Amino acid sequence: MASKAVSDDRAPDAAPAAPPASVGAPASAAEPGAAQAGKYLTSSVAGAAKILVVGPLGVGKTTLIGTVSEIRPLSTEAMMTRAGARVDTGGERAKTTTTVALDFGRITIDDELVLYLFGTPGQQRFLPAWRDLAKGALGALALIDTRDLAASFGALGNLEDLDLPFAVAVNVFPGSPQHTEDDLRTALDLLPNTPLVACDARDAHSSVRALIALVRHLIDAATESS
Ligand SMILES: Nc1nc2c(ncn2[C@@H]2O[C@H](COP(=O)(O)OP(=O)(O)O)[C@@H](O)[C@H]2O)c(=O)[nH]1
Ligand SMILES: [Mg+2]
Repeated sequence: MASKAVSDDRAPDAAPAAPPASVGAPASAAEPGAAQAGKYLTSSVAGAAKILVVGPLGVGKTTLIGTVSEIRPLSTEAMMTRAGARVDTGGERAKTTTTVALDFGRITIDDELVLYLFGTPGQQRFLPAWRDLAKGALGALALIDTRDLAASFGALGNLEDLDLPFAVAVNVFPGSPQHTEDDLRTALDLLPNTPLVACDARDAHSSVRALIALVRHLIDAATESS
């Protein structure tokens, strides 16, 4: 069977590609980033899920949460220190700030389900901290930068250790190498049912589609185990 390309070949700042067929956004998905419209939860919301957004430094976690959040996202960005700059280099391109504790945002999906998004600090030395953040989480969206796949191994390994279901979103950067889905799955050692989608963290619809892929995966996993 021919492999399906995950990375797309659009120009870096072009509109995001159409989602893979399996990850179409439902027509009723909340208008992302329409954030300021939804300061308070609507009465139709029937469920809430805590979701982690994980991945290495500079992969787009803060961007994605800021893009989709209905509330002003809490972000604990701080200027990178000179001391930190020596070690906080993994995958980072010209980044002068970094998340020192967490990012937090909220998005209502389909009017009924609200996702509370917790972005973890990307640096390897913070992995123990996000193990604490994982308490009570239903799942995680793992962001990947194909320019440095190895930088994602720590976060993916932790998700597996924690037995936290996750979806992988490939955040496309200028000059990102193109990989087939099969190659990426092999390189990241993903299970066949782990969703793998392309995403642009700067684009609300694209980011929401990635979150919906995760939610569908969580629902499938819950249905199978019940
Ligand atoms: N081209 C491109 N740039 C992105 C994307 N997502 C984030 N960025 C940029 O990458 C840099 C790091 O993103 P950030 O969200 O701070 O990464 P974090 O360390 O994972 O929170 C920022 O300058 C973003 O504007 C994306 O999907 N495409
Ligand atoms: Mg950040």
